[in-house]
Amino acid sequence: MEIRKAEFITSMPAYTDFPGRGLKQIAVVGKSNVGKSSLINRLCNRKALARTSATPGKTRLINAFLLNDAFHLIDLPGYGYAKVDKQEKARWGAMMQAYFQQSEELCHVLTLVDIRHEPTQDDVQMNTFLRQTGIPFTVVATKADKISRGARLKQLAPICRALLVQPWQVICFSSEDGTGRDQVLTVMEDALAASEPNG
Ligand SMILES: Nc1nc2c(ncn2[C@@H]2O[C@H](COP(=O)(O)OP(=O)(O)OP(=O)(O)O)[C@@H](O)[C@H]2O)c(=O)[nH]1
Ligand SMILES: [Mg+2]
Repeated sequence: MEIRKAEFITSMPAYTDFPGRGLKQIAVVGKSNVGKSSLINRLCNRKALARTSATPGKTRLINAFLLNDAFHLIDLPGYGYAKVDKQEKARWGAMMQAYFQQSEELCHVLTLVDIRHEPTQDDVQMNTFLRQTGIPFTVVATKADKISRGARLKQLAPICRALLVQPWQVICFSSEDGTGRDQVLTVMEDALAASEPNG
């Protein structure tokens, strides 16, 4: 799959407000600063379609992008951002819970973890949640450009252990140099096809 067209649709505090119901969705989750918005930009080959920032906690709302006039890519706010207060954390939790409950169109989740770090408790919790609810997902190890190609497999071991996946199921990705872009697009294409009523 190639992304021919990408447009920002809306930024919303509650999924119930989403005007684009009906089309299939793929969502991007992961802790704050892991590179969710950057991944979306790289997939779409656009510099600033999704807003990114070196300061964690940039994406606070649910952002929806329409790709190829065919499906939505959903940029979810990151978790585990230490500097937000209790109230903000509760708001985040409620927003995410509501999203996963109400998004009947969701067919796949890209769960992002930083290739350099062991998954956090929040990552494990998200992983458990997706498994329990039966939402198909793919683990994407971001910022692969930060370590050498030869060291990547070793880096994946603790990630695989924590998230109960095999190394070959994980996509090493870099929004800097485009590593893994084709693989992510293939996963997305397959996920969209697999969720066809007759597919
Ligand atoms: N070297 C490198 N830096 C990256 C990569 N992806 C993201 N970054 C940097 O990491 C920082 C955070 O990226 P974002 O895409 O804003 O992260 P996010 O997950 O959307 O963060 P929140 O919106 O806060 O949840 C930015 O400074 C990016 O430039 C990558 O693949 N390689
Ligand atoms: Mg973001």
